[in-house]
Amino acid sequence: MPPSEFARNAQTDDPMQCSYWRHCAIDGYLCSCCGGGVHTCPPGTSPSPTSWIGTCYNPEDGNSYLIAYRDCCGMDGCGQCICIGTDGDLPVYRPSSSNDVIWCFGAQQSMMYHCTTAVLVGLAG
Ligand code: ABN
Repeated sequence: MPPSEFARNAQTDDPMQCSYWRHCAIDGYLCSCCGGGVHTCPPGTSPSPTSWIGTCYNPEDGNSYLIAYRDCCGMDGCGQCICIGTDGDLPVYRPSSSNDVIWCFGAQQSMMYHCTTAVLVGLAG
């Protein structure tokens, strides 16, 4: 059964929409709308080596997956397709579980935030 309201409305076809299933806990601009992809940074930016992790339900196969939200860094904010998902998001006092953090720590170029990717890590549980 879908575990959240987001999951009940999630779709698996269009990663340029907030409702795409992997975006259940994303906070920021979708890299898919910024010249990159759901798991690739746009040209001129580099992925953060650090990320926060969400658990999202895939309505196509009924499984839940760990998703790493890796920010793409080194250019000004993309400004396209802002999405805020809250599944499993915790306040900043648990920084490793908060999507309110700009995860550009250790990125090659700079701490400038451009957009966010949603990388499939594996099955949850
Ligand atoms: N996902 C990074 C982020 C956090 C807060 C505001 C913008 C972007």
